[in-house]
Amino acid sequence: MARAFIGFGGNIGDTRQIITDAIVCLALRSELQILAKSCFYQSAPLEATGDDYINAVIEIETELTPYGLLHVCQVIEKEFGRERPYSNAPRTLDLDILSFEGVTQNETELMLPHPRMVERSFVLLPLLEIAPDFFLPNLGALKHYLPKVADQKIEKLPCRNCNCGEKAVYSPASH
Ligand code: PH2
Ligand code: MG
Ligand code: MG
Repeated sequence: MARAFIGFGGNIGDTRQIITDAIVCLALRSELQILAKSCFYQSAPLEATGDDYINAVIEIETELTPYGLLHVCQVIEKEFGRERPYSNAPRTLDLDILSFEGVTQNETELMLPHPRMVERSFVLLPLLEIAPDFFLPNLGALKHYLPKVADQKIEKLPCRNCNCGEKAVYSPASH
């Protein structure tokens, strides 16, 4: 079984609901288990345009290969109306594999770990919420990158009635 982290983002429509529904879609798949889910975070588009983004990160365990997981993510993006008119266009739903066990690869279709993850507060904050000591072999402890993204304003959204940040099997009923 491989442990992987997936980042969610979107800035068209009711993104919190869309991400919640997309996580339920993932949770219903037998090939993976959701171990943890971060709260939602709101931030201005970084190197992109449109409305503010909502982002979140989940941790999963899976029997899929990295490309198998990528395929699942792309199918779910499509189900939620993802279109790609141009690079970094506003979107209903973006799913990015941030890291996949110890895999390092530089292939155009899937770079692992995600090459820009430590430069983005909207990835680092939710990821560190659920995995405070997360460490990557070539990058070290991710918390050490927080000062570098301190100028990227980001807000953690209030989350009612949930176990955000706790290690737990995801229960759609609690969100
Ligand atoms: N995703 C991008 C580009 N810029 N900015 C924020 N705040 N959140 C995102 O998820 C995001 C972005 C490309 O994937
Ligand atoms: Mg992205
Ligand atoms: Mg993407």
